Amino acid sequence: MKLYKLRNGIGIEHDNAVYVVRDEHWDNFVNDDNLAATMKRIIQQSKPNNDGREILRAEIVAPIESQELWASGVTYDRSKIGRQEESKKSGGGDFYERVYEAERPELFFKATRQRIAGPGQSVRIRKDSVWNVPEPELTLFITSNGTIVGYTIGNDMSSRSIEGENPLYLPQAKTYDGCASLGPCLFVSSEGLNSKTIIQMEIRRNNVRMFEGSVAISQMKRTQEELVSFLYRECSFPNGSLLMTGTGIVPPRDFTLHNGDWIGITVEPIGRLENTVA
Ligand code: DO4
Ligand code: MG
Repeated sequence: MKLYKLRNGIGIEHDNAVYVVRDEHWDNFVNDDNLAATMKRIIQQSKPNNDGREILRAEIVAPIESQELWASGVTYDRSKIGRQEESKKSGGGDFYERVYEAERPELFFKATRQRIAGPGQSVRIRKDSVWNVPEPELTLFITSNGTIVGYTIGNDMSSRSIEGENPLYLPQAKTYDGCASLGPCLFVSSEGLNSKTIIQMEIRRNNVRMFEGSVAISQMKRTQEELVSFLYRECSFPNGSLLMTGTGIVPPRDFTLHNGDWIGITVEPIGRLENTVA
């Protein structure tokens, strides 16, 4: 089942039918350890909307309201190698290797809703950064009790020049206006996500493919539960939270994003998140 946050209400998609519920508030609705069962009940008790697809097309926004978006780092070997390369001069080789092997993961605060783009909206690169990439990441929706109830697609936009200059600059490399996108929906299933799930990313410039890459989530060094347990150790989230699980796709060293680039990130069964750089 897919759960969409709409400008006004929520949408549920199941078996090619769309159910729009106008009087549901996102924060109350998603913070539910039995979200899949609640959605099934709504489907059983209501009729699908004939104009459901048009409503989704016109009204989908990023699946976040008052939740915080957090992110995980160096959870894939490819990410570790990329950071070591970019931070050679600042001594990065050692600390990225150490965090990859350590018991405690790298977790950092990414953004609140105000800085996050939804499907079809623009993400940004910083004006004071010369080397910029998207990071396509499986993103978890976790309830206030620490239960993973949904999955979405996240783009952890990053400045590699600022991050590589000094690791203490990480918050500036990662958090700024338009620094992330989320969507298009939460994939909700009581069975979780298949470990064979693939994350794919394509970047186009003037309709020409500039980069394409993919990774299986099974390549992740840590489990989703491990990341969540560290995040929830000393932080409470009254309305739940979102957690990006790190990137396993890093474009080559000579690639940087330009204004106008199109970024498409696909994760079946979640869907595709499309954004343009502005
Ligand atoms: O350590 C810096 C950030 C890592 C990150 O964002 C990732 O691995 O996805
Ligand atoms: Mg990342």
